Amino acid sequence: MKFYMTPGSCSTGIHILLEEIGLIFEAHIVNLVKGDHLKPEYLAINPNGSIPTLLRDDGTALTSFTAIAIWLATAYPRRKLLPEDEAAKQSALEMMHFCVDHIHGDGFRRVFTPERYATSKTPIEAVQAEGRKIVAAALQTVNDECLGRDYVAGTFSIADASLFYVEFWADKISMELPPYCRAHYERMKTRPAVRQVLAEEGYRI
Ligand SMILES: N[C@@H](CCC(=O)N[C@@H](CS)C(=O)NCC(=O)O)C(=O)O
Repeated sequence: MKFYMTPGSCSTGIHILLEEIGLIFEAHIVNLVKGDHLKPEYLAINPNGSIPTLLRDDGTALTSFTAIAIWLATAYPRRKLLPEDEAAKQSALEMMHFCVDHIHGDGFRRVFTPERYATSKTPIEAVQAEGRKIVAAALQTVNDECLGRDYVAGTFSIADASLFYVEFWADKISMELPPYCRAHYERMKTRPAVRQVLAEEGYRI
């Protein structure tokens, strides 16, 4: 399989899942700053021009975080990346969507690419402030929902990989993590696969 990723981006969450499963894959670095994701050869694989992308052995590509994560959990069931218990499984899926669609899509997208939202009435700084507000409120929601559990759905699941990358970003921009998120973030960093991925992507723990 070929995995298209950018160090320190949302693809870090998928990178963690690939290492948790112990898969052998070819890593391709997509340099977003240089615009690699908009080059015709990349768009031919992922027409959305986004990362992550997983090009599977049968030649088909999965082009979103959630599609890749759910496919990995389904294709490698022995690794139990989704809980067997139906209610726990639903809460893992809901939390993953919340992290990817809301915390990342509505919040961090405003923080990291404010020019996409800025208007003459809403300058870049205001867009970024709004993004931070969305992230802070959403992490508080995660905190209130997950307090008392080691992982989002009890045991480690694909939801934890998605929560980890948004916690990682919040930490990098010096946002305070609410108690559950801080503990979850630290717990994640003790996992060998997470440590390996962060080291490979050039981060010191
Ligand atoms: N909804 C997409 C979001 C992925 C995404 O936004 N990735 C960012 C990097 S973290 C990206 O590719 N940005 C480049 C761009 O949007 O131009 C997914 O689930 O994979």
